[in-house]
Amino acid sequence: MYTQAMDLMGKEGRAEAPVLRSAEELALEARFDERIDAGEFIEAKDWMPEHYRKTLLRQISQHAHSEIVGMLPEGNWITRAPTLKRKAILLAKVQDEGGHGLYLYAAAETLGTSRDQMFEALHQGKAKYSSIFNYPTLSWADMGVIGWLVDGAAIMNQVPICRCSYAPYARAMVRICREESFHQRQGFDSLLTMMKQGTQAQKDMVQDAVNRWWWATLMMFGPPDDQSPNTAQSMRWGIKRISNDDLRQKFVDATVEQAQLLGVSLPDPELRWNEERQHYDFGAIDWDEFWRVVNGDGPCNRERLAARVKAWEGGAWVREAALAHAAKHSEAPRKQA
Ligand code: FAQ
Repeated sequence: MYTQAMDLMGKEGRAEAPVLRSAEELALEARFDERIDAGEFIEAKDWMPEHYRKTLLRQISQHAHSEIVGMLPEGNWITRAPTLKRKAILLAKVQDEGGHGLYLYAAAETLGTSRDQMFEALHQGKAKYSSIFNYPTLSWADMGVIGWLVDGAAIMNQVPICRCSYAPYARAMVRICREESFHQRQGFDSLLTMMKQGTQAQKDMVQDAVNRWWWATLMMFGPPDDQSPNTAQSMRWGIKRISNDDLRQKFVDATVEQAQLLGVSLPDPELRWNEERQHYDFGAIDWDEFWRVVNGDGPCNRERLAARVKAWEGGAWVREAALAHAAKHSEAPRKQA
């Protein structure tokens, strides 16, 4: 049984004292595993093993934090967009990311943790968010490249989550994926305009941005499968449908042709089609850099966290006012009665 086996292992894989379960709980687990095997969706009100709940909460809250922190690198360029059209598009995109965070916090709340608790974990540096948002946005071309590569990678990872076994997460992902698709297209369109109609300096700026974002984008899919502690269990539970390495490969395969259309080169001398595998081979990813960034020591980790804490503290009066307003309105009908 999937769930019982997991509970005998600590987070680092060390054996822990076996958890004793009642016959009733074992029966509930067996029924839960049957439902997962049958491809049924699990709703918030349904019984679920504690480890399933915690795994979902970990992934969904990290995902929500990624969307919210992910507003910062692009938000940085709203005032510097080159045209009104590009500014309106970027504004809409950054607002969408905020909306995605909210859908995801709401999905995570169905698992019994409040949004305030999740924010607190983020602000204390205890909660993770995607490594990619700890890199700086140095030029306008970074806006296009984030849309094309970062949103492209996000879609590749998130489309399978629309079929995730936990229904509130799956439902949120359907809407998010539709919007991410617009995000990816606007990025590609912006780069295509610069590459086809731009000056040499603009083309160089695009190539420089691609060179800086390529490897960090490949890291978004997470560590290699044989070093990913969560993948096997999450796949058995239908939380993840495709493994980190397989998604990364799908992304590389799809992106090479898009790069050719744009007329940019990808910064990997080992990138080439492998006829036998029917996939692109690509060079080694610097996993030391990945773990440094995940563990808080990337180029912008401190700046990103400080910006979120400042926004939270600066917004305290708005939350208080909204609560006071809601309390006043919930009292009003009783007074009238
Ligand atoms: N960054 O065992 P695994 C976006 C952590 S949204 C930081 O493989 P898992 C939209 C992982 O949490 C981007 N940490 O873990 C947008 C775990 O640590 P833990 C976010 C990472 O969960 C675009 C440890 O390493 N998307 O881009 C990363 O099975 C533009 C071991 O890893 C999602 O969150 C990383 N890249 O697989 C917004 C999608 N990778 O928790 C604005 C949903 C791994 O044990 C602008 N999430 N770690 O302490 C997922 O699909 C999965 O959680 C993975 C990781 C694939 C990210």
